[in-house]
Amino acid sequence: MGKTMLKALIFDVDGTLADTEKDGHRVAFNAAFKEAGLDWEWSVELYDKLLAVTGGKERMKHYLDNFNTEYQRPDNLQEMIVELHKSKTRHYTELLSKGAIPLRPGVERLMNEARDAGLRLAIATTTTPENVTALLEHTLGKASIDWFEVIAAGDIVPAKKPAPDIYDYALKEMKLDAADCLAFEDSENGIKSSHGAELKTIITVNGYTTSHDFTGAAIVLDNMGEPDQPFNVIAGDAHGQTYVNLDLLKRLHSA
Ligand code: XBP
Ligand code: MG
Repeated sequence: MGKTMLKALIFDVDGTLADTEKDGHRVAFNAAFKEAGLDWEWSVELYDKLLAVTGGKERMKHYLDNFNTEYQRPDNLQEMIVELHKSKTRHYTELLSKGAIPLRPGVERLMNEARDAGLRLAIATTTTPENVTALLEHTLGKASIDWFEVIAAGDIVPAKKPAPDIYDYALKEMKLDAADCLAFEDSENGIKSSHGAELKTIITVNGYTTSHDFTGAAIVLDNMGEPDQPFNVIAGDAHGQTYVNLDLLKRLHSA
């Protein structure tokens, strides 16, 4: 892999670009349940367990199968989940429109550096496409949606992370080899997916993912850092850098 050029960066969204799970998705699920007259309530602790399954509809099913087996399921359960999920997406995008969730440290700076250097950008996430565009719009501004050549999201591939399909899809759309790219992830399901697509992967952990297994990651950091706000290295070699910049990315890519 040493001789290939770094051409593109592919970003996960939830947990990587922004801390969306605890105060965003979780809150929106609970609002949707309440609105539907259900007494389901996902606490911060329970949500940690529910995050084992990616995708909102899949997560609700996982909840009923494993944490609320008492619930008397209606015949049209799948339809009900689809409706609940629509409502959840509405609540979630409304939260974002109020500016409830900022980007994580270093994310905006790194994207601007990458764009200035002519790197291509893409997104590979299990979250619903509307959620991605709402986050970008309300943090980086509407024009930032066009910074990304491909926004691979949600049900566009049936097998969500940890399956590699969403990364494979993004690579295929960009006509790029995995060896020309770096992926950015925050979770074990995420790195399983990116590694499955043979992408070198940079990890920034968050509250829900510090104890995850990131074996094989290019580097594991607490966040991307800023010039005046250094990251902490959890595993790997930062090559003397204190924040994620293009020099570091090139070193990690060719290592
Ligand atoms: C993100 C997710 C998503 C969100 C909810 O995983 O698991 O399911 O929690 O999104 P990753 P939807 O960061 O690994 O892509 O409700 O829109 O499915
Ligand atoms: Mg994630």
